[in-house]
Amino acid sequence: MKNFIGGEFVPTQDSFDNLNPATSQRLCEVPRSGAAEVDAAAKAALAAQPGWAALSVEDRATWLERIADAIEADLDAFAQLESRDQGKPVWLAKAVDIPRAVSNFRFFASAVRQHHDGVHRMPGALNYTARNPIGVVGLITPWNLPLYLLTWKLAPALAMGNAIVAKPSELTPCTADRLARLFQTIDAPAGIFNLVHGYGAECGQAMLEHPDIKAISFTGGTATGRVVARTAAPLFKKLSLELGGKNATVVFDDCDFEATVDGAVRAGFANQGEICLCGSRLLVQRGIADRFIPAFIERATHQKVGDPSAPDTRVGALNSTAHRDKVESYLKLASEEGGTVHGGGRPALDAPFSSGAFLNPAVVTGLAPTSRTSTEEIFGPVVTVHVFDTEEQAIAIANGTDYGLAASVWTQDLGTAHRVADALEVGMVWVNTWLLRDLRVPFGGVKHSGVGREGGHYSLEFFSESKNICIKM
Ligand code: TXE
Repeated sequence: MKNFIGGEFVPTQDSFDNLNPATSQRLCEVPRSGAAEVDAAAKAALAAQPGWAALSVEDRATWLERIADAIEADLDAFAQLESRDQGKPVWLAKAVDIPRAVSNFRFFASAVRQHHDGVHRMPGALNYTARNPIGVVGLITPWNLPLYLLTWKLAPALAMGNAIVAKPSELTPCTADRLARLFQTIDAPAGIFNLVHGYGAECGQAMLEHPDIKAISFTGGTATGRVVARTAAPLFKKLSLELGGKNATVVFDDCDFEATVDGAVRAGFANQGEICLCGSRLLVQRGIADRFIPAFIERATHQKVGDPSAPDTRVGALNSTAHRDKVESYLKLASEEGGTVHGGGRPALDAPFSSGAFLNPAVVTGLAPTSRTSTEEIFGPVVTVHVFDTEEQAIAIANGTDYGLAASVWTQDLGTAHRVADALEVGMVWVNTWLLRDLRVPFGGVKHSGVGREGGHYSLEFFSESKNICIKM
């Protein structure tokens, strides 16, 4: 693999191995970039940006559609690659990750065509607000939804006339590289999308510090988000931080029982629990707890774990053996904190998956809602379960963590749904569903889950600067 700078693939001196987490076998060698490579990428972006911004909105939107078409035509190969690099089931990458990357480009092509700026008339004067590109923007993305999250930022940033320096996670660089190849194949303007690979502390840090990169959109862990904020804020860079979550699934006595058990299992374990929106804390009202919790444990712990290319696999490999070990350490902690772990443990799989980063889904009961296991982000196939009596108790437990990303509420009573949704300290609430996404809505969290919103016009506004022009009549 090489960096993609100014429309060309450029080698680096150093590189490191990237493993397939399902087999621990070497998948490819990744360029190890630092300040020099980031500088070359920023210069290429700086040179390309004025020409790209000078294109009409229609022309830029048409380019986004061409990129969408190219990914769609290559969907199967992208999905296979995402699975091998990330560990997730192939069917999931085919059904969610790659189609969503396609819709990110199509959606923002359409959104930018519709986007309009404000006009404010006043006695004797007229204000109009223009939106200009920021210039060069940096995109730093994680390993859980590699292409999906990169394109979620790339499409609106390009739509608004910026040029990009992007760094995918060092653990999952493959589909970003394939996307760069598509840019070259369809002859997209050179330098508008530059890709530098490498470690966060070297390549990512150099992006944060580079004077020509004027904005950073980051998705990743809260601890890294703190480093990003600390470095970029004194340089007055525009920042969007999408960080971790410890989201509650709040189940009331009057829920639709079967649909809620299914929904809670999906919320807890989709993508091996490696989605910032996963419902990793299940709060169940006492009236149905005796029936609901065993049904949840039964369904959660009987999901098929293993070969990511098998169509009936529900839980693939975790992203790395190091991450699997971290998740396992939380199961140990859960026992020490007085919890009972149902499931968990490493599955016995045949070669080549016997050395993969697999972990059986686990449900932990009997923990205090304030325990570390119940309040810290684990980011794996682990759900803690808590029982509550009243709405107020449910809200207090749900809000009793530093995170504030998302929640789901399961009830047939519209009053309960409204009251609880209103009281939850999060950026997003689903009622009787989970992860139902409309790309126009604001996406982001409060508390330690992040700063800012992306999605629809929120993204278009983040990736641009407004300028008001006041004309005296
Ligand atoms: O992610 P990092 P990690 C959570 C999850 C996980 C934990 C740690 O709990 O267990 O974070 O994961 C780049 N300057 N989430 O350490 O480090 C890095 O190279 C600039 C939640 O693997 O946050 C990668 O491209 N960049 C989450 C990106 O940051 C730096 C998704 C994210 O990696 C950097 C992932 C630095 N100093 C993990 N250090 C979510 N919200 O979806 C690292 N990076």
